[in-house]
Order: sequence, then structure tokens, then C-alpha cells
Amino acid sequence: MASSSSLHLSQALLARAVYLHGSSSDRVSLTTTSTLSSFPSFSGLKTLSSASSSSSSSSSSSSSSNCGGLGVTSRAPRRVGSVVRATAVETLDKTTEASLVEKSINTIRFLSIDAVEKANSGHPGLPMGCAPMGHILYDEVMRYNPKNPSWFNRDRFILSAGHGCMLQYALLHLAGYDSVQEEDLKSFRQWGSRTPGHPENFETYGVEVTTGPLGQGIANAVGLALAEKHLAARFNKPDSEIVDHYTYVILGDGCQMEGISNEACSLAGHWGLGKLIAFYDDNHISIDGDTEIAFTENVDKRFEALGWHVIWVKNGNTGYDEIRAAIKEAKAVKDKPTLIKVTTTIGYGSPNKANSYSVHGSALGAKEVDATRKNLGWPYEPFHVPEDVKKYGWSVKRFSFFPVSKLRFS
Ligand SMILES: Cc1ncc(C[n+]2csc(CCOP(=O)(O)OP(=O)(O)O)c2C)c(N)n1
Repeated sequence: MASSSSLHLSQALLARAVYLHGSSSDRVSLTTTSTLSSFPSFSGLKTLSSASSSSSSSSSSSSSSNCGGLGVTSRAPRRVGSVVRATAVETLDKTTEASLVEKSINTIRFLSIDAVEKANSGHPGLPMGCAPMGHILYDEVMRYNPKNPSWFNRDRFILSAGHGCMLQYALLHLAGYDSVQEEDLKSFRQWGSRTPGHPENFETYGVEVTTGPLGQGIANAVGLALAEKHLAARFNKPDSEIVDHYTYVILGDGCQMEGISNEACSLAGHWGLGKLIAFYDDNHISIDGDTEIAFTENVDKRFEALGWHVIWVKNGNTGYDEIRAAIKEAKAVKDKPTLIKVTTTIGYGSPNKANSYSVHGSALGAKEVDATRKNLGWPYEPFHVPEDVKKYGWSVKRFSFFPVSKLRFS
């Protein structure tokens, strides 16, 4: 439905995305909120040419230090000065051994478990279940540069299920973002730390969108994907595709229950945002128990009706190749956003708490942490990243392919 209210929503989403994700130093001129009234209707976005020809150009007046009044601190500024166009760190063709992938995924699980345990508060269940999809995204699929988090053409990742933020912090840590060091993981949920209880985009480099209110992250993701498509339509030339990136999201049952997610996803389907790929963590558990008690709709069919391509990964716990194949399929569908429903087990690996709401929002407890360590064969101390994970995977391996000194800056 392309009503005037949906147009206003689209303008708001686009304004927010451009405002937070633009960089005045990039070659493309970005639009500020004040110029949005001159934007065309976006119902033409399915055909790129109509969008590119119908909008008037505008320029950004925001400076690189203007982050929208979001309380940016000198400790974690959002922009990285003049270094805005480093080449991407390509990770697509990496061939890490399967056992090392498994070990790396378990590193994510245990960093999450240990941080929540130390804070004695937080949500370990989602990171334990979503570690495989998160790992594959950050280690094999996404293009980004941890040493230049504001590189404009990076792929975007949004954790719509923001309560599971230890997943994102563990991923940023392993991927080599300076913003999440071991001491940051150890101060998870502490006052003034860079690892707050829900992701804050002004607090931690690498967090694109502040999330926590369920449903809002996926709505922001629609805005980011729309911004990408709009900017690409306006500024790309056949010999110069300066805007070309994907927007990835992880959302859970709680996000699916929220009305705002349906409204935004309806627009995404209407616009045919083919570079929006959402992972639905289908773990059948929410804050109060099994989703059977309150949420039994057919999400797949709903998304199909909204105009999305829908894929079901039946084994999100260990089916790494299934996840990889789904992403490949999603990328091949250019004219529709994709929902990858990934069936996982919340708290995967915990012998007594997995698949129950008790692992949704509380620390496992020392006894269960020990049991989980035994169950997953994890002999290490808390917060330990095994040497082979450090050495052969993640950032070190990536930087050995692309040393920072060889990155192309201009
Ligand atoms: C709009 C909104 N309402 C309520 C909450 C409180 N809340 C946080 S997590 C959660 C349940 C989320 O369930 P699900 O997405 O299934 O996450 P999982 O149990 O898989 O971790 C709720 C209700 C919230 N964060 N946002």
C-alpha cells in the first residue's frame, strides 16, 4: 500500500538512514532531512531508472563530526576523519577448515556465556543459538573494514533482537574492531562501558543501529536498504558502482510479533529491496516460554504475502552449509527482500537449559556453565580466545591477506 502515511514512513526511514550512515567525506552527496520534502515517491524504486531521473540532487551540510546530536563521546567517535574510502576486506572466498569454524562458533558462544555470567545479567540464549549464522555472516560473507568502521560502502548488520547483543560484541571482537576488546567484554552491562546491555550505535564502533525495542531494528534495516537502493539509483554509473552493499538483519520471534516490523517489511516487499536479507531466529522460545502460548501465525506465508522471498534453514545449529546456501540463494534474488527462517535452539549447548525460556534472559549459573563447557568440549578459561581461532581465523587471517598498509586510501 503506497499511501501517504507509508510515504511519510519511508521518508522518515530514509532520512534516518542517510543521516546516521552518510559521511560528508564520501564522493556521493548525501541528503539531509531538511531536503526530503523534495524526494520523489519511492514506489518507482523497483525500476532504478525512474528513481534516478526523478529526484533533484542535494548536498550534505553535515560535517564529519556532526552525528545527529547522539551524544558522541571522544572515546568512541562515529567518524574516522579523512580515511573514508579504504577498500573492503573481502572474505567470501575463505576456506577455513570445518573444525576451526566450529571452534570459532563456540568461541562466540562462550564469550557470550562468560560475559553474561560475569555481569550476572543479560541474554545468553540468543547468542548461543545464532552463533553459526553470525559467524558465517561476519567471517565469510560481509564486506567491511574493522579499521575503518565508517567506510561508506560497507555491508550493514543490524541485530534487531538487541537483547542478544553479546552475539554482536563477540563478533566485533573477533572481527578485529578496536571498540570491543577483551576488557570491554569483561565490562559488559557495566556503567560507562562500550558494551551496554543493548547495542548503542553512538557507543560502540561497528554497531550500526541502536536496538532493543523489538521490531525497531528491522524497520531501521528497511530504511538502510532503501537508502542503498536510492543512492545507487541516483549516483551509480555503468563504469562506477560506488554504492553497492547489502543490509543484513537478525530478528527473533519478539520482533516478528511487533506491528512495526510488519509495516516496514510490507514497504520493503513493495519496493523490492533485493539487497535486504533478514535472518529470522526461529527458536520457538520467547521471554515467557514457548511461542505456542501466544504466537502461532505462519510467518513464512505472511512474508510471502508481503512480497518477500522466503527460505527455511532447518538446522541453524550445525547446518553451516545450509546457511551458506541460503545466503547465496538470497543474493541471487535481486527483486525481492529475503527472509531466511533459521530454526535454532535457544541456549544451544546447555544440557539443562537449552530450548527453554530460562536461558533467554538470565545467566546460566556456574553449575550450568560447567556443564555446557563439558557438553561442547570447551576446556578453556572464561573469555579465552584459542590461539588457532586467533591465528587462522577472523581478523588475523583477514589482515594477513589484506594488511592495513596495503589498503588503498585516497
Ligand atoms: C517493544 C518491546 N517490548 C518488550 C520488550 C522486552 N523484551 C525483551 S526480549 C523479549 C522477548 C524476545 O523474544 P525473542 O525475540 O523470541 O527472543 P529470544 O527468546 O529468542 O532471545 C521481550 C518481550 C522489548 N525489548 N521491546
